[in-house]
Amino acid sequence: MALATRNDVRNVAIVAHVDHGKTTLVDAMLRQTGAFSDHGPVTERAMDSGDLEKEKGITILAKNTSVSYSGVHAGGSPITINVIDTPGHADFGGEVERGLSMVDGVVLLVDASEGPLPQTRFVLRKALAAKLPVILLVNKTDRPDSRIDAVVHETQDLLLGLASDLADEVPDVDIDSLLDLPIVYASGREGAASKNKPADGTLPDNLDLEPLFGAIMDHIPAPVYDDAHPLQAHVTNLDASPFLGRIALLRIFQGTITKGQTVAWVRHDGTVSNVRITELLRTEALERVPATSASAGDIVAVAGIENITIGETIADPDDVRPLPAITVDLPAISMTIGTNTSPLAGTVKGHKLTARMVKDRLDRELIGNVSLKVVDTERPDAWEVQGRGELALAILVENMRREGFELNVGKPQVVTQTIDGSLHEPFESLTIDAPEEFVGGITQLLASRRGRMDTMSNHGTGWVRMEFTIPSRGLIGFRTDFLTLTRGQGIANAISAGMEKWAGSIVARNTGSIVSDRTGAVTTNAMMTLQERMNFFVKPGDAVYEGMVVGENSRADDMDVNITKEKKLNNIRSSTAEELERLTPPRDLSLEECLEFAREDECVEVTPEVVRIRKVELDQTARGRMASRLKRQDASAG
Ligand SMILES: Nc1nc2c(ncn2[C@@H]2O[C@H](COP(=O)(O)OP(=O)(O)OP(=O)(O)O)[C@@H](O)[C@H]2O)c(=O)[nH]1
Ligand SMILES: [Mg+2]
Repeated sequence: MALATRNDVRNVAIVAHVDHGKTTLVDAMLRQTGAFSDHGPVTERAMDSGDLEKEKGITILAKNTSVSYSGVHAGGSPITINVIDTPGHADFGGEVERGLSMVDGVVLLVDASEGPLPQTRFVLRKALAAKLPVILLVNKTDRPDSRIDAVVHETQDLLLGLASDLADEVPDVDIDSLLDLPIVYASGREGAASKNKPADGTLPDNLDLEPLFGAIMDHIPAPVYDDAHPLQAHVTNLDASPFLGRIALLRIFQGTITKGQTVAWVRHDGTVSNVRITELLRTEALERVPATSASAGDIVAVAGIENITIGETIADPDDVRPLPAITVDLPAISMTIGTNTSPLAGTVKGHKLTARMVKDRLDRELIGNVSLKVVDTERPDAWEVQGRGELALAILVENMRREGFELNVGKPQVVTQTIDGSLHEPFESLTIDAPEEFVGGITQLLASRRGRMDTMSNHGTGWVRMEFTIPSRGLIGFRTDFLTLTRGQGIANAISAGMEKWAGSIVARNTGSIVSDRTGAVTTNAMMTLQERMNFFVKPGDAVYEGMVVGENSRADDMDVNITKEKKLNNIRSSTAEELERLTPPRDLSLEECLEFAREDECVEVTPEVVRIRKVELDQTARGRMASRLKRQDASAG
């Protein structure tokens, strides 16, 4: 055997905290390597191709692109750089771990003003644990509030802190090379990068990305392989095409793969079967193009293997050597997803309603989404879906809704574990940035959710950074309260902090629900009489049913109301238009807000057209009996 190097390839992942500018930087890399020239107008954040990604402006799935670099650092012949754009939101951390399994190094982006944040720590820790070399890119130097020196220091501190944390797990972390961290200063949006530090708030002194490409050539090692080793490739992502069926993205570690070849497919359970590669595809910018062969170091897509999943191995049929499984952090939040059981289920034709359809869809999601788990419940028409966070689960429900599903979704809960005989629950490290004046309010809010403050520091700019350790449960429904409290200015970010002992009960909302006591249509008249004491989520004409939550009570207890009451005829006439004018506009809750609002005894009805909050038990009498039984229990216990 002899070790050989693919000098014509580099595989690199772009990692960072949410919104630090990864996808925008990839745009500039594509633009400057000529990738957009024959594809019409340049789209912004081209890699955020999913509908929800475009709408929310965040990356949800890790994706790969490939640019052909032939600038001054390429040394004469073009070099293929496979770039993996990863999501920065903590809920999609599983995607980052998957992205890292494909590459030989990372570009760590840090916002020149915000500095390293929780997810920076998470991705950097993963990169160091995988012994991947790191290039630091201080991004958005143009931000008027940038503080470049401090951000570089904070990042270096973080790096050294992590390296010493990891020393037990990964004994041969090379601290010296970490101290030598290559630094590039950039404004990804302008496509400008330099090795020279710009003044705070200004663009780098060089107006293209050459210094970044140079750093990639110098610091991200070219793939190395053993020229006598049989084929070994890892499935790192999945996709589907209407013509080719399932497509598996592979990182080839050893050997060669050709179109039409028969290979061994090693499943998770260890079974092996021979399959034919019917199509082999290379990525060029944003497109996949047919190829005849690919070899160690390449990232390619293959078609023809119908049930292949992430983490499985493609190997040489004559010498099968499986690669290790890809591991991701455990899920922290779960909710039940089942068929729509509301009286209004199926009122719109053509929706997907049956348990079978829901289960098939959930099973399909599992194939491509490594961070989700689906567990059976006692009911045949509902399943418990577990994920890293509320957002990850809400996105799944939103996608299903757009595909035409009607669903009943339970309130998000935490995934608990019994460790050494006692109940444990997941905790988060929460970092908060907010204007000073809100410190008191925030501390109170978090204390009521069983958070404990670890540190607090003042940047001297009127803003304060606080760090808390808090049960994941305490963050359910936290965002709405937090944003109201800080008038939309606060920034909160959380990452997993492992399991700790159950923290005790948390009261999430101290208002009650307004519940409709009958089926019918909402009337302006009823809303006018009731609106003094409550906030509504429905508007005149909306269909309601017994047990549906139509608003929020300013007092803590629930209240059943008749919201369909018609006006008694009298001789004072006011037009409907006039009445509508006097009506306080109802709150229109998004899916995420509904999930946050729902209490233990409530759930959310989701259809392509509407999202409604409802009581799990719709019948008013049954609910009344249950409530008084609970009260009696409380009284005798307390
Ligand atoms: N001032 C400034 N803003 C930038 C720069 N690069 C990106 N932005 C802005 O930062 C925001 C986030 O950019 P994205 O590229 O979506 O960030 P991201 O890291 O891909 O975000 P996620 O994938 O959701 O984690 C957008 O509003 C960009 O316009 C920059 O160089 N300077
Ligand atoms: Mg992005």
